[in-house]
Amino acid sequence: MCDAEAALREGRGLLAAARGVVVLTGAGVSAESGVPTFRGEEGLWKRYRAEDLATPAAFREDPRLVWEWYAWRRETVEGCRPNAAHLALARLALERSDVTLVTQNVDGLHEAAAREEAGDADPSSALPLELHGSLFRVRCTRCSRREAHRGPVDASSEQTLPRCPSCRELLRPDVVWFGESLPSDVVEAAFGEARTAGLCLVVGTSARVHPAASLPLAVREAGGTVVEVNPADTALTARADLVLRGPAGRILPSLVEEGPV
Ligand code: BV8
Ligand code: ZN
Repeated sequence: MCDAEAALREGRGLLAAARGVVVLTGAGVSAESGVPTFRGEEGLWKRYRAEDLATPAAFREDPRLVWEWYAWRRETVEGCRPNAAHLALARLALERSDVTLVTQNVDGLHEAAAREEAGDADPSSALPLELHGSLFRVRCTRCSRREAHRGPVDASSEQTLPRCPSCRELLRPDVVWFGESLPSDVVEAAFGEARTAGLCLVVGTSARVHPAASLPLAVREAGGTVVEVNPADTALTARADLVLRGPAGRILPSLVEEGPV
């Protein structure tokens, strides 16, 4: 048996034996769906600098440019489908009540996978905790209005940007920008699960963005095991108990399902 097969068997054993599993995903889990990651070769940040676009200051200074970037990302994602990794994680969360999906992604692909795998059954146990919000929700920059929002955004001028139906002020993407706090209820839910989880499965993240990147460490500090799935080394690799080197779309279905390794 080669090393990769042995590692996969070990990963399966850890997953089966664990009581309480927190799964943390990043942009890499959506890479095989065609969604660009942030820091990879085709990284989103390559063409743009985070501080230029994903910050409150950037939106104050040039809401049109920021909306142009999010409108492009939304359009890109709307053409993408959940891949085998999203679907395997959705099956795992639907089958095991002790599995919690937590994502840094804003692309909605875990939710799409949950609905696809659940069919007519209730998908809610496979809906992820969205630490950084969603491309498909907006919130008002003045009042408390927050709502689902899909479809094209005309970012050709400030006059065509989406405005709040209640107070007419600018709407913004309901995502967490750098320097903004994450939604406290979501953070408390994620770290609350981490404190009692026996295993953290970390899939497709460079583990650079905090506080999300601290989630696996919280599992480890509470005595749990950390398993990383990634084709490359990350800031977490040295702290992982087991590293499954490769693309999530190939590894997750084998890790989650029975059958020959
Ligand atoms: C905050 C939403 C409090 C918008 C994003 C310590 C503690 C607290 C804060 C900080 C801290 N240190 C620094 C900070 C500040 C900052 C931060 O973390 N900066 C970093 C860059 C150092 N954090 C914050 O500002 C956070 N706020 O803490 O509030 C506060 C309040 C006021 C003042 C200070 C603090 C807010 C962070 C949220 C930012 N918003 N996104 C949007 O998406 O547009 S972050 C953005 O990066 C995305 O959410 C993304 O998910 C996230 C992380 O990136 P990754 O998902 O990891 O993607 P990346 O491309 O980096 O990596 C992809 C990986 O996939 C790679 O490893 C690759 O090898 C792998 N891969 C590729 N293909 C595959 C694959 N894996 C598997 N299969 C494949 N096929
Ligand atoms: Zn409003």
